[in-house]
Amino acid sequence: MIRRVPHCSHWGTFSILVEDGRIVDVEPFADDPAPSPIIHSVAEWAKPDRRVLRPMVRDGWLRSRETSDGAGRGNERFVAVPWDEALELVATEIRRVAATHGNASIFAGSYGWTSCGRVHHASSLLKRTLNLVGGFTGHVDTYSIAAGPVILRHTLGDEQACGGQANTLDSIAAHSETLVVFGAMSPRTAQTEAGGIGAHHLEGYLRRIAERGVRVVHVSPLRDDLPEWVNAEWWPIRPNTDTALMLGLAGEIVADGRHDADFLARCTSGSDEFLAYLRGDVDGLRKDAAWASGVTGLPADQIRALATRLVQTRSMLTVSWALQRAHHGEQPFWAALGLAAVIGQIGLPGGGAGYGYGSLGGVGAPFAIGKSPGMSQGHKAIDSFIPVARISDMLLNPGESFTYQGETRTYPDVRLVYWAGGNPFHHHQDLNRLSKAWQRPETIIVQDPMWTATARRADIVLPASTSIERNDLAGNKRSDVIAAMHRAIDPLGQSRSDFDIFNALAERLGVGPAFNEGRDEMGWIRHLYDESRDYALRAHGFQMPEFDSFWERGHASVPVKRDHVYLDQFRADPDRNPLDTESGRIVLGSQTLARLGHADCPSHPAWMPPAEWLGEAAPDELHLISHQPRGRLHSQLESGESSLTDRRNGREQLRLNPGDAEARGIRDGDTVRLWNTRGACLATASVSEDTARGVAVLPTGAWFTPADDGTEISGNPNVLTLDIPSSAFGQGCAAHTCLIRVAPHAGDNRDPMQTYQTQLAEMLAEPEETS
Ligand SMILES: Nc1nc2c(c(=O)[nH]1)N[C@H]1C(S)=C(S)[C@@H](COP(=O)(O)OP(=O)(O)OC[C@H]3O[C@@H](n4cnc5c(=O)[nH]c(N)nc54)[C@H](O)[C@@H]3O)O[C@H]1N2
Ligand SMILES: Nc1nc2c(c(=O)[nH]1)N[C@H]1C(S)=C(S)[C@@H](COP(=O)(O)OP(=O)(O)OC[C@H]3O[C@@H](n4cnc5c(=O)[nH]c(N)nc54)[C@H](O)[C@@H]3O)O[C@H]1N2
Ligand SMILES: [Mo]
Repeated sequence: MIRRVPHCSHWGTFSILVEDGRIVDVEPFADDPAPSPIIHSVAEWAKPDRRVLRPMVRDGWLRSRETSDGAGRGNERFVAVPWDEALELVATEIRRVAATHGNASIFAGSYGWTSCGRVHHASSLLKRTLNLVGGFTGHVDTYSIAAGPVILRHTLGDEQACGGQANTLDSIAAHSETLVVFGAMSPRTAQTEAGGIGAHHLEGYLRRIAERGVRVVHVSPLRDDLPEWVNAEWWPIRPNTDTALMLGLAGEIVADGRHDADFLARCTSGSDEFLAYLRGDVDGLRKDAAWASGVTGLPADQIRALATRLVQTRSMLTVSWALQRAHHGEQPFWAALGLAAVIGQIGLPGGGAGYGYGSLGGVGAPFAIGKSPGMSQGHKAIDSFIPVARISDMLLNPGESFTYQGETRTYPDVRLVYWAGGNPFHHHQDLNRLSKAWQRPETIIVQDPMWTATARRADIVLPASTSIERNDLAGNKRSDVIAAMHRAIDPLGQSRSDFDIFNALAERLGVGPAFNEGRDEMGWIRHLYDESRDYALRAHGFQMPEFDSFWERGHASVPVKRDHVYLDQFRADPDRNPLDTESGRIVLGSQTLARLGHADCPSHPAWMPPAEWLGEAAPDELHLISHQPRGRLHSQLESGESSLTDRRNGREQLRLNPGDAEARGIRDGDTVRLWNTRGACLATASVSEDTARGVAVLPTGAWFTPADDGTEISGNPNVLTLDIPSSAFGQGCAAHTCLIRVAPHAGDNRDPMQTYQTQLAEMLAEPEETS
């Protein structure tokens, strides 16, 4: 008999069809107009090949504990230990490091997307546990967005405009006449949402935009960042130069006196400084179409014509999160705000600027106004953190100072790293640098279902079950449903749920009752659901079903806000509705930043050449964009069907323009080598007119597979990317700032996935019996 099991993931809500304990099929959510193909890969989790099946300890660490040689990580053999022993080792290490070095020496930032379930949310549970025993060093912001929210908090007072609460797409589709898309608005990324997603709506809104005949200008190095049926005009910009385009557009408007002086006076502060910069009063450079053309590689007359159109029609600017994942990533977000302020339509339906549309499925969709379910991390026991992408800096430079949002702080002396539900050897930049930094800590604990590159580089590996092996619920601040996640199959091997692991650990640390508050898995699911249900009724008079009927049905709608116009009340009366900024207004010239004097984040939106870009590249260099993979979530389900369809000859595909391919003697389908001073990897060339000249595109997420010669053979772009902060103010990830060289690499038949498995098998082999 086939059982239909309701479940949810980051890429959609679905039913798992189970027969005799085996997954036989996956059916999309009936209310989803555009289900993600990735749901069909979840059966991959049930395969034991890549799963951690028992608690494991690195041999050298088991012998020497904190004095072991960290260089053994990633190549030494593992020894299986019983759960009790593994948990005791973990508890002992937490106690030892806290007592000897202080809790700030425990790094548990543990960034990562784990599963979408809210009860078993691995990093929240880790933080909850450690907050009960004196705390840990955590992280602020995310790899997704850091430079962006930091600058928006300062200039708009909060980060709503990049968290999905700028103008919603229903309103944009109804009112905008001109839409300028900087980056993408792509079903590729909109498949996904943090904390789960019900229905996928982006394509529906884009259809309405196309049907209404909205003039769409698409500014991106990659043509298919927007579906071709939107009929956009493609502007193949040089990567990392959007700020110059925005400033050039604003400068054209200001030079002709077409800016909205009334809006600037009423609703912004420091516009004089910004306008003076546009006029070139300070640096002698007029920011106009001709200047922007020189920086961006786009025709000046097109820029001039767009400037005119922006003030003559209702104009909306959207900026993808990707643009701020770059050196000076604060600037494109701030410059878009500056341009929108000059146009003067902020706070009007279909006007202004917004960020991250389609970067996740919920951004731009009607957003939840209820309480989304979530486990509390408890009271923060100590105030120690790093900006999320400064992990290598922290490990390499204990005691050194760093700046963040105007504060100066110190990197802690980290002895113990505990990672649960993230994969830094996927997500971090310059992995060869991280590999060196990773040798430093005394002890590294990784809790993951999979033998990821990070798990392989741990001292203690705790096998977590995947979401399909336990009960949970999904839902987040942007989703329109809370979804039930029923257990579909038994846990593989000795794996345990994240809740069970931390509950057992908390008990060993003497804080069990405070951790579990007397609830088990189903008790917590019910509790979190009821909190959301009670809030919806209390705050919005919105009736959600009783828990039992929700659980049986598999999903429940939550109250949402539609047709949202961002800052409409502020625009109407800025005195009565001030923003939480230094002036109560939109900040275009910042006194705070003037005082801080950061050379890489000045007091107004500004163009500064990034550390690596085509404007200062050697003729044979290309700008590498490492964007999100279509067929998987980051490194998750890398061996699943939807991920494999985008691979070719066993490797990730590097897209490049026919002209660039020809200049290098590269043909479509060739194996190519990509390199710079930081590292090298292999990929399969995919030659395509959709890629701008000078640009190469390689998705993230291939499992880090360095071969003996040091070359990464699977196609992981993070051996090439640059590990520098966006700026001293935001300290964000700058992955999209990266130059590389590419050449044909014929005759290399190493199979990456097989190589990975062989390397892993050697690390897991039982030692030979000696007699
Ligand atoms: N070059 C480059 N690099 C980038 C980016 C880029 O644009 N370019 N983008 C960045 C961005 S935006 C992000 S968000 C990061 C993503 O980086 P990560 O979030 O670290 O990537 P994932 O592959 O999703 O890692 C999640 C891990 O959780 C594990 N996991 C899954 N389910 C469970 C569970 O139930 N319990 C536990 N304990 N573990 C589980 C998975 O096996 C996996 O190892 O990457 C960043 N890196
Ligand atoms: N299928 C799938 N979907 C995902 C994810 C996934 O792993 N898989 N990850 C999710 C996560 S965690 C996040 S944070 C979001 C990220 O969402 P985004 O940041 O929007 O996604 P990216 O794919 O990194 O980048 C989008 C596009 O921006 C363009 N771009 C890059 N640099 C520049 C530039 O300098 N100028 C201009 N104009 N364009 C540029 C690139 O062409 C790229 O294709 O995606 C989410 N969605
Ligand atoms: Mo992200």
